[in-house]
Amino acid sequence: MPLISNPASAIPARLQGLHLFHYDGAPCAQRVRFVLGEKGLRRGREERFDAVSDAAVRAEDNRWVSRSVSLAKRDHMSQTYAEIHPDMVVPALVHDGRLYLESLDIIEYLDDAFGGPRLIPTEASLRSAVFERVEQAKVLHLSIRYVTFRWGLGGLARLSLAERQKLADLARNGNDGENLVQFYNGYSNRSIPEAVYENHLQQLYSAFCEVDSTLSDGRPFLTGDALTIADAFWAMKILRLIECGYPVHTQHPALYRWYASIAARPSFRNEVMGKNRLASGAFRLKAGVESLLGIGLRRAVQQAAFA
Ligand SMILES: N[C@@H](CCC(=O)N[C@@H](CS)C(=O)NCC(=O)O)C(=O)O
Repeated sequence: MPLISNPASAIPARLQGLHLFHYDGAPCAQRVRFVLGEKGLRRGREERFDAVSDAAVRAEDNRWVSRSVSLAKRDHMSQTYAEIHPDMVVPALVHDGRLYLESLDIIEYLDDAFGGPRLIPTEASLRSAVFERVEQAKVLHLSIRYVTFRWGLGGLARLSLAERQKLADLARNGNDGENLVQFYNGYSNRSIPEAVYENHLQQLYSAFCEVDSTLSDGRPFLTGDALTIADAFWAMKILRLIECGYPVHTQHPALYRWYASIAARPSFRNEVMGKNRLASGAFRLKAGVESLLGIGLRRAVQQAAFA
């Protein structure tokens, strides 16, 4: 259910207009920002995610209020945010006091509720092709997490014992729908076998080969001639993996050409990259150095390609 009727938090009910709880570097939030941009809805004021002053709760016309929930500072692992999103992940959207969770549900809501180009086709066969690609992207969500943590974030994302205890306590109020407790335990105490990470990378590699071959017919968008939410889901995955050092341009040239055309759109440049540019550049720099040293994701992908 996209609409959460009785959130534990009193914050959503107070917000007027559009407010997005998000993080600049999170692909799940980036796809929502991309869609907002394509619908002509621009990023407006920045507010603390828990701000509720009279000025903070208002939004300007055709702009959304940015409520950044820093994953780096662990804002999402707080009582305040867990009451807004019980799974403690971004994004969450509020429109005129109503709370929506899950990026796909949020995107479907935005496509229906606002003008601008339709990003979900109504024609049945096209619609089912789009949702097939979106489903495929959703299944790979976990693989993106494993690859990002193993080759992108490294030690930065390990939680202390106290942080893990706090996360487990907060998760007791929800159903830990994204399995953060188990994941962070395994990741932080280094008990996830290397083969698990490699398997996730292999799954991404195989999927990228398949999408690359579909795009080799020269079509401008994933499902044909029109931009859809399938492009939004996939482009953010490619961005994330490029940041971690995946050599998309050499391994999957048609996929890379398509990605570059999506990345050139104003909605991508402004709403996805915008304030993310610096952090994204830092990740790419780290990946570039690792590649020169013959380690990191670039090297692991080359091994996956020969597996
Ligand atoms: N199914 C959710 C997935 C949300 C999700 O996993 N978000 C990630 C960022 S892409 C997150 O907030 N992760 C928190 C963490 O890694 O600690 C959606 O698409 O809305």
